[in-house]
Parts: sequence; structure tokens; C-alpha cells
Amino acid sequence: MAQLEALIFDVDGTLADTERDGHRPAFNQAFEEAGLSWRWSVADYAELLTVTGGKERIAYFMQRHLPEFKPPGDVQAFIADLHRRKTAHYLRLLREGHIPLRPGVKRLLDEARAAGLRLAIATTTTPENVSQLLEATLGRESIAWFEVIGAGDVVPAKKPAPDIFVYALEKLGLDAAVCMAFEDSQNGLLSAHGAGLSTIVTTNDYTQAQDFQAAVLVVDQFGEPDQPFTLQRGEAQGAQYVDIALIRRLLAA
Ligand code: XBP
Ligand code: MG
Repeated sequence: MAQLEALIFDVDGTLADTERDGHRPAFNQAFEEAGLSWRWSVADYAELLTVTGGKERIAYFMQRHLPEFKPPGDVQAFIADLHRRKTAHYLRLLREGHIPLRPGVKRLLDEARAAGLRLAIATTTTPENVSQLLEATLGRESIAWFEVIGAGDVVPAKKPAPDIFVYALEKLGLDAAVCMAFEDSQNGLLSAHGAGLSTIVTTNDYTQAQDFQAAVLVVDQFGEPDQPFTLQRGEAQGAQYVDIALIRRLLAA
């Protein structure tokens, strides 16, 4: 039977609710700074989130919603400039402490480390965003808890392609059968599942109505002993929060 060796985490929506009050306002601040009247509302952003990656999201928005718009100069350079500005605003929001970890994340990471499990990250977001989130929430030393941080453009095809999870597995030197992935979105689940990984999904407002049939467990949060999760799909086997014992049982099932 496969013995659990590593946990591979998505970042946005899984470790922290970064999208609505982090990435989204950072895009809007970049647009304003660049003299553009574009603004993405909380509702608009639900559709835009179906495209992973900030640069890809801006490109999709321009094609889908502003087909007549012609940027000055090269379109890729225009998008890259907007995205650089966006990243600077997002990093500032993180540094200022606006974005906390989701319930149960710190406890689960502490338990995993105490149990000698290996940790990795597989995300479409920009690498600096990951290190800044970890530093702001868990302290600078926490960056080193993760043996592999697979992020952003390190693979050409972003989620739902499996590439970023395949990258993390290759860097860990592990078979998918001994790892559990953690995701919050259908694109993320498709990516992890495509890499052969069992996956636990924690939903949020933007993703709760998505299709998570391929997940081994779907809950609204990792939860805490005094803050149980709500089970949305799968067998929690009597557990009220996601801990290492539950992850081991789900992997073995
Ligand atoms: C997260 C994303 C990211 C962020 C933006 O997807 O889609 O693109 O919204 O990050 P997932 P960048 O959680 O599935 O990895 O602007 O840095 O690309
Ligand atoms: Mg996510």
C-alpha cells in the first residue's frame, strides 16, 4: 500500500483567499496607474478566474471584452508591463498583512513537518508572490519548509495542464501515488488529477459551484479542532478537520 511521503499545495485560494481582496484589486491598481479605465468587479472576476495566470488573464480580458482595443506598441510588452505593476501592488498588499492564511493551514503544515513529511508548492502565480505570502504569514524561515516551489512561468502550460504538478513530482523525485495534492479550483484539480495525484479540495466563494468529482474529499476549509469543516463530497471517516491521519487514510483508500 502507498505510504504518504509528501504534500503538494496550491497557493491562491488554498493556502489563502488571495483573489478577491488581493490579486483583483492589484490588477485594478495597475490599470489605474497605467491610465486605463478598466476595473474588474468582484462579480466580473469570477469569469476572469477561469483563466489561470495574471498575464494570460489580462490577454483573455482584452480579446473577450475589448476586441477593438489596440495597445500602444507590442501587445506582449504591454501586458508584461501591466503585470509587473500588478505584481508590485500585490506584493505590497501581502507585506501590509491584508491576506491571512485560511483556517487550518498553519496547523496542517506544522503537523506535516512534525511527521517528517516533505512539502512542495505547485501554483500558477508569480514566484515572488509565494515567498512574500509565506514570509508575511509564517515568517521568512517558512519558505525553506518547502523543498520545491513550482510557480509561474517555470512550465509553459499553466493549470489546468498537469505540467506544474508533474514538475513538482519530478523535483521531489516521487511517484504521485505517495503524495496528496491540495487545491481549491476545478482548473487546479484537473491539473493535479492529470498528474496522477489524489487531491483534497477546499472550496471558496469563487469555486464552490465547480465540478470536483475527481477529488478524494471536498470540504469548505481544512478546519480546526474547534472549527470543523463542512463536508461537500467524499468520506471524511468521522474526521472534523483535515489532519495527517485523515490524509493517510484517504491515500490508502
Ligand atoms: C491562481 C491564479 C493566479 C493569480 C494571479 O491559480 O490564477 O494566476 O490569480 O497570479 P491557481 P499572477 O491557484 O490555480 O494556481 O498574476 O502572478 O500570474
Ligand atoms: Mg488555486
